[in-house]
Amino acid sequence: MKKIIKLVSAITLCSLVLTVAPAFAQTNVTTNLNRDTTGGANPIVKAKWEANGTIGTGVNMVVATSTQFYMDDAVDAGAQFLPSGQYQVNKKIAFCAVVTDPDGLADIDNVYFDFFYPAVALGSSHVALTDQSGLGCSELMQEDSLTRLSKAEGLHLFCNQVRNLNNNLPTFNSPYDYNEICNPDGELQKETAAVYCGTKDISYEDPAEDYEVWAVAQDKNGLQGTLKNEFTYLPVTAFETDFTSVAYGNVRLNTHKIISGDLLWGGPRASVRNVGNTRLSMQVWQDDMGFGKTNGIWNVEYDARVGSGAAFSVYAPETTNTLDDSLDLSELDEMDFSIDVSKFPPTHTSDSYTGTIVLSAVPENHLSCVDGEEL
Ligand SMILES: [Ca+2]
Ligand SMILES: [Ca+2]
Ligand SMILES: [Ca+2]
Repeated sequence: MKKIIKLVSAITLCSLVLTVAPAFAQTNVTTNLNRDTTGGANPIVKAKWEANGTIGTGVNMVVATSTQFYMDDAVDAGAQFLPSGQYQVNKKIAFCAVVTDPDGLADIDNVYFDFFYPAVALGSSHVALTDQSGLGCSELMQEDSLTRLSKAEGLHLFCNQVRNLNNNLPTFNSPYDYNEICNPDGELQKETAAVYCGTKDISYEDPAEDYEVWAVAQDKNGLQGTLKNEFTYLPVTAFETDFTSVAYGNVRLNTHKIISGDLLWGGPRASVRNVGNTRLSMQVWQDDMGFGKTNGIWNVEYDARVGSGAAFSVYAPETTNTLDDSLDLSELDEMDFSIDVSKFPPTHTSDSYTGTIVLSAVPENHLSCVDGEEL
């Protein structure tokens, strides 16, 4: 109450001074306030988005110096990201929100994002299982904190870069839009709202799908404002092998010879691992190594399998064959190859034969979730 009295006195004093200077118009403005006993109003997340991030620098540094935080990997609305397709090379993403609070920005205590797995099971090879962070199936993946950008950084990022270069990237809370947020008398200019950003890794082995993300702004009374959207992790089917040749060694006529792989990454025995973000089935194609045909029938046949539990898939030269026992996300398995020669052609001038195997892969559906558990 004392403050109000002082303020009124000051205005009255001012009026008296102005009264003796009639060249200036003057008006009295009354002020008032009510003590807030309700705990205040909820923060508001006006807009949010995900974008390509960069590695290893602070949020403010990255925004000030890079072309990231507003780009993604496809023109569709919202964010779409490509995985690396390489072993243990993760995808770095940025995530940002425009946040305000009717009680003033100083009331914002904390802005964080909750990332949720898509509604698919990760499979037993996924590294997330070893640190107990979830099985996929729509569970919370991780909660990440955001850092407030400076006024200049926030305006430049949202009102210049996002708005002009990737306009359909953000999700807006109703009834807000670019104009409301970016106008010369808008909240970013007045600093009654601010842009907050953070970065995180999406694993190379996390499943291709839509990920739900909640932006949550929390004030000092624990009141929250939220805004949800989804980003898409685009599918890439990729594998790598630890072998570049299959040596059948000494082979006898009509004797099925098997060359077994193993579950250890590194030679000399054959292993394969999934480094994409889809499940996959291996495919194999092989030439005839110079054995040729007799009466239209190949003089050689092969078979191959992935994993020691699967049946061998017998195949003729020059056909593409899809092998059983699909590889789950990040799964490593052995590859066994075999050969059966029914005739060594007399026209072949030496006892040594060489040829080529072509390995490829086709995507398979993710494992399903039933009541939140993987099958
Ligand atoms: Ca508040
Ligand atoms: Ca996009
Ligand atoms: Ca191996």
